[in-house]
Amino acid sequence: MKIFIVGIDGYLGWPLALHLKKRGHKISGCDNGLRRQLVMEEGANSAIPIANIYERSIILGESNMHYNDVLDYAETESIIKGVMPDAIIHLGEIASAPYSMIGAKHCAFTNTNNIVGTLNLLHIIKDICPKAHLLKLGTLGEYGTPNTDIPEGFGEMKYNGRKDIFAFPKAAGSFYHWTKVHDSNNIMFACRIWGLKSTDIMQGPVYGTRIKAMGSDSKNNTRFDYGQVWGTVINRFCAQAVVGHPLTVYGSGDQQRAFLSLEDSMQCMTLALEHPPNKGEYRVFNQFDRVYSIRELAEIVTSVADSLGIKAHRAKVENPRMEREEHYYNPECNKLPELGYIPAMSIENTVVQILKDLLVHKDRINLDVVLPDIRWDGSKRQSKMEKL
Ligand code: USQ
Repeated sequence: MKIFIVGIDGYLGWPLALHLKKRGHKISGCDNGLRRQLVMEEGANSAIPIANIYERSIILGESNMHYNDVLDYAETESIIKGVMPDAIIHLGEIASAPYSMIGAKHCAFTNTNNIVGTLNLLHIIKDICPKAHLLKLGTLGEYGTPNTDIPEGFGEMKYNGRKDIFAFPKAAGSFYHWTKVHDSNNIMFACRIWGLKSTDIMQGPVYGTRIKAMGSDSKNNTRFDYGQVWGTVINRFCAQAVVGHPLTVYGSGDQQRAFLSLEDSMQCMTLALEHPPNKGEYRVFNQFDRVYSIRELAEIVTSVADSLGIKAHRAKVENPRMEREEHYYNPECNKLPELGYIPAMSIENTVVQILKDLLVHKDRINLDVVLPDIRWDGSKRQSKMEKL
């Protein structure tokens, strides 16, 4: 298959390119380098050193990597016309809840970048390659934490004695998460009116440093973020453990989310790509391995660290977000297992791998960006931390 990855330079995009290439697909893609730039603006850098975009384009070969912004419609259209892909994977969005909550400018930028980027791709697919499968990275965070089970995208609703199938109600928890809801609505509409086909992936937070397709060549490394803005919780806990910073459990830590490893994220996206939807079909996959509470995750990281001789401690950090801390959480996940998804590795073994990979580079971790001061209530003060 000819596969075009938007956001090919990112945490998921780069390993996905390596993984799909190894499976024999023809890979090309584009990136505007925004993630590298925004992490530097935060005062951080990838904890694990990565190749630059030029070096990556050599690894990918045959000028398959384009330095380009999907907000530039004409240029993106011309690149995609040159490729005529069978599938387009859209990972090229700003993917940080805290970033979108900094203030008006960051919120508007996140909205414009994400929503307009997706709208551009939808129009380009309609005009240039209407048979291409759009695999779009949404988020489980679109649903929020409702007091019901969460189906894969759609559910039956009865009202005044009549019933119909509806997109499941969304209740996202940050302006970033809402951009993904708006994307989902736009993609669903485009499939309906133009007969496009799309898989919208509701993925939980991903953790990990490596996948098999990277092999042992450090040039294949993917980035690893750990700061308050760009790091996700398990990766942050691992980075904190190796530098002796207490693990920053926000609030009670009873919040639950559905997680998956980097290797599993690759596996799931590949299954979706290799089993495409039909013409006009908009389908939703909930993509994760297991639900954990934040407290459980802190315990797992502490005990795995302990087994490696690293003394890690937990702290209670005043929650900078407005989110339910005690709640029911049960997203369903049937479609990917039906296609053959089996989690590749236990969370404990993956955490061992992350900690070992980070230990080598612990001097690159900047402690100044760890504690949160971006607050959902708009006040700009650092959260208080209480060591446990
Ligand atoms: N949390 C902590 N301590 C930390 C960081 C986070 O307790 O140091 C808690 C948060 O309060 C939250 C949970 O961990 O309850 C998850 O936070 P996160 O920063 O790992 O993930 P989130 O902001 O939800 O976003 C991440 C990715 C995003 C993706 C999403 C999937 O950044 O791109 O869409 O995970 S999901 O969480 O299912 O919405």
